[in-house]
Order: sequence, then structure tokens, then C-alpha cells
Amino acid sequence: MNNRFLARIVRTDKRQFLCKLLCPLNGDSEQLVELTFDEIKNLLGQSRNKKTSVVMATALGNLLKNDSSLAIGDYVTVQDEGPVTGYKIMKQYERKNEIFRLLIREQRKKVTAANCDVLVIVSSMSVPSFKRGVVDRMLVRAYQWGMIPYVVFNKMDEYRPSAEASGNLASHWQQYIHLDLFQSEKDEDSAGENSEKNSEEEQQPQTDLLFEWKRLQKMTDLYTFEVSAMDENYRLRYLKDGLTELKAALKGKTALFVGQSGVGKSRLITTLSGGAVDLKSMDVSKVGKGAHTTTWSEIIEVGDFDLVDSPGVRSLSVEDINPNDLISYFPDLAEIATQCKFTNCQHNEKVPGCGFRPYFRDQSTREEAALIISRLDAYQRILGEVSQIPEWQKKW
Ligand SMILES: Nc1nc2c(ncn2[C@@H]2O[C@H](COP(=O)(O)OP(=O)(O)O)[C@@H](O)[C@H]2O)c(=O)[nH]1
Ligand SMILES: [Mg+2]
Ligand SMILES: [Zn+2]
Repeated sequence: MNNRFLARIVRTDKRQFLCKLLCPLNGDSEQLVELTFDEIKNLLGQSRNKKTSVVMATALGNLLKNDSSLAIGDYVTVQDEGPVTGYKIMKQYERKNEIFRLLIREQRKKVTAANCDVLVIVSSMSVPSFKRGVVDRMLVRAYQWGMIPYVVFNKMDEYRPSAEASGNLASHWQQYIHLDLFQSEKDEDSAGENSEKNSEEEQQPQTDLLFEWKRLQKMTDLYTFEVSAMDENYRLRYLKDGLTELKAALKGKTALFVGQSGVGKSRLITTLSGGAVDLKSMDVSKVGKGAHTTTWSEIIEVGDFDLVDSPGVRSLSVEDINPNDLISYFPDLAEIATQCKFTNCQHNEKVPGCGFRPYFRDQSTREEAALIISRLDAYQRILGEVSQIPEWQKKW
């Protein structure tokens, strides 16, 4: 009897699950098939391009015990139990990763989606102005969630750099050498989104694309794209990858798009899909709080890739991150930090034996230092925020 399928949950609605049936699963009627994540990927690779159908399913009670139990993106076994009972989720497979947040007061983990490959961090190189702090924050999430970051520099059709903003690292060094990283902005409003506005506007009158690009190059498995979501024929001026490469890099992947309101996420998704997508909840930010009706999360097919559309994951706040883990979400800095003499090093120029000290001292490395210290600055800012949560609340 061939009534079991490998399926993926694409929407959850209370205790109902919309499942995309991916391929039939054989096996005897008692034993449910065991599959590792890699085996699932293998199976799907073989059955690619086959027509899939979507069914509504309920789930076995033991799969519903806590909120982390079933999420969009999960691979499951679905069984057809006939016209009365309908489809039922019988088994959940191991996850590659999770998009999640830690609810500190409730001391639990809230999983929004599973098995998502790419975090597309969209930024604007015109209006609204580029916010380095937002990119750094979202990079922390990418590494925490085990997703590959794609940093997209959008609105490049409107990018008009001044003469100084030309990847001249020495000019950025001036900006950072006066920075006292020891004082992690205690007097500043550090409530997530707001802190960006105050400090970075004056620091970055003119965004320097090449500087922003170079400071990301120390992270392996990070990809950058120069695009105009408005103009598919925009010709690359600075980087080697554009819209065509982004499209190719998204093929077959599951992606979440993040970035401030107005940077062009919706427009970019529409462009990538060839105009064939109806985004129901992507624009909640425009409608205003409470006004939107779409509170569910879903995964929708957008051209060649799957898009995670969830109203719950766009907040830039990172205060649920354990300060002790934070350095590991800055892989470029974590490598330097292995040089630090003390394991609880605060990573700044005043600490003897800190691996970052040479970057503050040695003038010969000052271009390199501008890049690294600008990342260390992001680390210190975020650390300042997360450290304000009392230690007892952190059980993770
Ligand atoms: N010039 C220009 N405008 C863009 C580009 N991408 C988006 N926009 C415009 O920027 C505004 C905000 O875009 P939208 O996709 O709604 O941003 P979202 O809030 O991130 O989803 C819209 O008016 C878009 O038409 C671009 O590459 N170039
Ligand atoms: Mg939008
Ligand atoms: Zn250190």
C-alpha cells in the first residue's frame, strides 16, 4: 500500500498543517521510514521537477507536545488515512537547523521555521541610508541560526558615492582610532533598532560600498551582491556578483529575507520571481502594528526558491543571545580571539594579552585594522545590549 509520503510543512494553522507532498515513501505498513537530513536531500534531488501537491494534515498527539515540535520547513512522513480522517503527520525528521528566538521570561525556545538555508540580508545604498549596524546584527542571527548569509546591496541604481567613499581604508581608520571601545555607549539608547539611528547617521555621511564589502570578506561562506531590484539590467560597477548570480545562488534553497523597512525586500523578491509572487504578509510593517491579519508563517514557492514569509522574525533585537556565545557569532573575530591570553577577555585595546591589541597599536596594519575594529565595534555594541539582562535569566 502506497499511502505514505515524505512531505514538508509549509504552513501551520493551530493544529492543522499544510504539507507539500514531496515523494512517496515505501516500506512495510508497520515501520515508519528513518531518514537523515542528508538522505532526505538525496531523495529530493532524485525526484526534482516532479509535480507536487499540497494537503492539509493533522498530527499525531505526541508530535504536538511543545511549541518547538512542528514548524514550517520540517520534513515529515504524512499518511493518507482515507476520506474520513484525511492526512496525518506520523513522523518528524531531524532538522538541519532552526530559526528561533529564546523567550527569556518564559525560558523557552520559540522555533519559527526549520531547515532554512539562506538569510538574505537586504540593505539600501540610497534611501533609506545604509545601516552597518543592521547588517552586523542580522549576521549574528545568520550564524546563530546556522544559515548562510547573503548580503545584498540594493538600490545601486541610485548609489552616488562621493570622492572619498572609494574603498579607501585609511579614511575609515581615522573614524575608528578615536573610538573608545571600553565605554560601550552606556549613555546611549540601546534598545535595538533605535540605537542604530542615533550613532551611525553622523558616523556615515557617505556609505562606502567597497569598505562595507571588504569588512565582510573575512567571513567564509558569506556572499555579497550588488543589485537594483528596480532595474534588472543594472550593470555591475563594484562587485563581481549581481542579480543573475543571486538568482542562481538561491536556486533550490529555502531563504528568509530580512532588512529594514523600505530597503526593497518585497521589490527584490518580486524581481527574483519574475513578477509571479503574491506576498501576503511581507508588507506588515507598512500596515502598522495590529492591523495585519496574517499572523501565520509560511513557506511559499518563488520562482526557483522557497521563501520563508513570517511576521515574527523581523525584529532586529538580539537581546536573547547569551553574551558568552556572542563572539562565536562573529566568526571573523572569533578567530582573532583565540589569541587572547584570558578566556574571559573583554576584547579591547586596554586589556593586556588581548588578540585585538595589535590592531589598535601597530600603524602598519591600520587598513586591516579599520576593517577589524569596525567589526569589533559592532560586537561591543551588541554585547552592551545583551549584558543588560540579569545573568539568572540565562539558562541556556
Ligand atoms: N531606485 C530604486 N528603488 C527601489 C529599489 N528597490 C526597491 N525600491 C523602491 O523602494 C521602496 C521600498 O521597497 P519595498 O520593496 O517595499 O521595501 P521593503 O519594505 O523592504 O519590502 C519602493 O518604492 C520600491 O519601489 C531599487 O533597487 N532601486
Ligand atoms: Mg516589504
Ligand atoms: Zn581579547
